[in-house]
Amino acid sequence: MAIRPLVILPDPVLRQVSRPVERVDDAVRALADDMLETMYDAPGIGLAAIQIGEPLRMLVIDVAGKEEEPAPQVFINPEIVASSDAVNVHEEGCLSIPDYYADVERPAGVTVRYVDRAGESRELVADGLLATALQHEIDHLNGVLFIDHISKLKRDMVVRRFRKLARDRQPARLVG
Ligand code: GNR
Ligand code: NI
Repeated sequence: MAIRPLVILPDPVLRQVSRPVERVDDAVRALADDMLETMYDAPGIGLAAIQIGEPLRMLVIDVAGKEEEPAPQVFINPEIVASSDAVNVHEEGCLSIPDYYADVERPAGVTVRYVDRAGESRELVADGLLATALQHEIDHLNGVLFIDHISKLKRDMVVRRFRKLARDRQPARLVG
């Protein structure tokens, strides 16, 4: 297991469309373990493989509260097969966009079909924070970020801020 470096905005890797996992083997399970370790270290409630630079359609989530037992969940090749008409507004953040938070409106409930770490096909009906997190993570698999769901004015502000942060980091490294 390893904590892996996070890919941060505006890295174009975050805009890649991830490819399906062809076979759930030990390498895929090892990647899931790295994703969970990286997510817990951050800490975050979810992580998509592309956030550690692996363009594969898999994500991990743990929405258990601080006082609860950890409840890691691995979703391979997840697909939203149904969404509620009812919507929900939740404040979202993203480990790839550190320290920025904004309200996002999404369907309140979703049904997700996926493959688990044993390679079994499953279906999950989710609401609340789990539904929000699943939609946020599945967006990542398609190169979509939560800032794509806010106003263009706010999005442009955030992207500019992170472009500048990346620029400011670059020369420091070149100078050593
Ligand atoms: O840690 C995270 N918290 C969060 C809060 C509200 C909605 C979505 C999330 S996911 C985020 C971790 C992350 O960036 N996953 O891609
Ligand atoms: Ni995210």
